[in-house]
Amino acid sequence: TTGSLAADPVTVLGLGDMGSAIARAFVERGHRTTVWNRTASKCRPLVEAGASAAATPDEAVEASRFVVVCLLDSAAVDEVLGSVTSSLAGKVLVNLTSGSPSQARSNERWARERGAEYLDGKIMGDPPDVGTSNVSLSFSGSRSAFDAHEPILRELGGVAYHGEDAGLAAVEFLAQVAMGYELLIGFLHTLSVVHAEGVEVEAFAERVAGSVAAYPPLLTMMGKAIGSGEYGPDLGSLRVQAALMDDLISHRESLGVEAVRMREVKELMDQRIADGHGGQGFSSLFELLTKR
Ligand code: FVH
Repeated sequence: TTGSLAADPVTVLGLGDMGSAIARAFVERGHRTTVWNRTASKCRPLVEAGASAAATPDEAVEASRFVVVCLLDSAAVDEVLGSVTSSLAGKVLVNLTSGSPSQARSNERWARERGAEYLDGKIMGDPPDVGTSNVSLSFSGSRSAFDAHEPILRELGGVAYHGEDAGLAAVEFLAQVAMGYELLIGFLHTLSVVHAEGVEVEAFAERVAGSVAAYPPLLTMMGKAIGSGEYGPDLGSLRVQAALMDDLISHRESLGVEAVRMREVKELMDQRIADGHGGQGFSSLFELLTKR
């Protein structure tokens, strides 16, 4: 039952930086923890902390009903789980390895065929922060496994469940990570403009960090506009914004700085204006992106 799970035995397959942090969190919270790693020497610090080392993935899987997998990538997961010959019936398999939605769905089918419940998990945060609210985990897959084991999963950080489709945690993870990269590549290109103009990059970065604090409410508002299909003039009307885009593009081009994203934005705005939506705002460009 959920009430007795706090002391339930757990197995962790994979003791890289993240897997070791996860195993340590379980040991520190009083779980009988069995660990396995391809390079056996990485088990030593965990054994010193109180875990038991298994010689093979089979032995590790046999030790606990609740089995966490945290390996480099999906190929490693396939290799390690594919080598398991002992029964998985009745086990709860929690895969915290980064991967795609289709890999998660295929793992779910694989586990179900062997009588195991599957939860796909994606973890965001740094290994030293495991066990704190600085780490967040997204889960999808077996609802009953999530409900029954939520207390153990919460020992690793903040958790959210996204649905029975096992691929949904990966969708969330990849979108969250992509959002970061989309933002940061734009930041680097902008810094190159600032640098090309001879402005001190470090001081600008500090100033712009203050400006972007205004963005979270805008993101929420844009999400609502897209959800409802009612586009107000967010960031101003597209007609006004398109004129500003010309300045941004010519400024970048005059400095020999990449303007590809600015041109993309301008083309989208021009298309929307030509379609008769020049009075709407930036979020309305979404309508064109989904038609591509
Ligand atoms: N570390 C982090 O900050 C990020 C945060 C975001 C999510 N990631 C994901 O977590 C997965 C594990 O990451 P990690 O940091 O533990 O990675 P490593 O320290 O490089 O450890 C990799 C482990 O995988 C084992 N391994 C690799 N290939 C194989 C294989 N073919 N067969 C068996 N095991 C394999 C490796 O074993 P060894 O090299 O020690 O023998 C490590 O245990 C990952 O998906 C991140 O994207 C962490």
